[in-house]
Amino acid sequence: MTVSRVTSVWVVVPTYDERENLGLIVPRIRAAVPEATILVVDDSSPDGTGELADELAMADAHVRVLHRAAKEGLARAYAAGFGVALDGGAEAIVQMDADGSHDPAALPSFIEALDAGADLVLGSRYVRGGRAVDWPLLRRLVSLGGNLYAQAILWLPYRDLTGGFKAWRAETLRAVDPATVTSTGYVFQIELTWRALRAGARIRELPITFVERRLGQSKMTGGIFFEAARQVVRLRLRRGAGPATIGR
Ligand SMILES: Nc1nc2c(ncn2[C@@H]2O[C@H](COP(=O)(O)OP(=O)(O)OP(=O)(O)O)[C@@H](O)[C@H]2O)c(=O)[nH]1
Ligand SMILES: [Mg+2]
Repeated sequence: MTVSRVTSVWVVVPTYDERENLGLIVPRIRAAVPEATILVVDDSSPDGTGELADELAMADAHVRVLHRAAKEGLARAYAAGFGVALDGGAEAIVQMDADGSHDPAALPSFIEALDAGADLVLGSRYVRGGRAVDWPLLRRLVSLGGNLYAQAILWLPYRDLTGGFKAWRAETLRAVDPATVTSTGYVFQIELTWRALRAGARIRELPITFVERRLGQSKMTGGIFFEAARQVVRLRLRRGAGPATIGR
């Protein structure tokens, strides 16, 4: 089996009202993976995150911004960002939150795992060495319950299915075709991993230390939660051909 090393890395960071966080996270990503392109995908945040992203992009050619007209949920924002990264020649695509919960220091280990043959890396709080810091008990329970639920219904052998800190080989991301996902909210993370496994991806979980956001507001809502509960069952019941298999 031959595995090509990834050289062009794009880090896609969706934002909605993350003005306080964006100026902190971008330099940390730059320091962790100096060659990478950072693509901020902003859904016209009322707090001016998009304008700040433009300023960062003006000052640094490694930073780019995709402005979207309206907030349509995380899945649409990521699908658009992934499309731009793939069209831009990305060989590896990282997805991560802007709120500081995902530590960019983990990025080199993600890229190494892709170089070593993984098609998809899942940053995981629930494998040995992984943890969640400062997380309120209720959030912990929702996360653990959501993972057990998704594992049981979809028979997915991974510990952290709900996380949003991942790295993809471009071929894998193309095969799962994010533009056609039926999820809108955070369950999209589960849907893409589910599709990746069905496409034959080699998936690795790597430990991360997840830190509760200190600034700004969570965008998690009851609607997003219930969509996740319904959508997992829908994925399980869906008939027909799976996604395209990965060309290697
Ligand atoms: N562009 C865009 N970004 C979004 C949208 N919803 C959430 N985000 C971003 O996606 C990332 C994750 O959202 P969070 O609100 O932190 O969700 P979470 O991590 O599940 O919740 P907390 O743990 O409470 O922070 C953040 O960078 C958000 O700004 C959206 O509709 N559009
Ligand atoms: Mg968060």
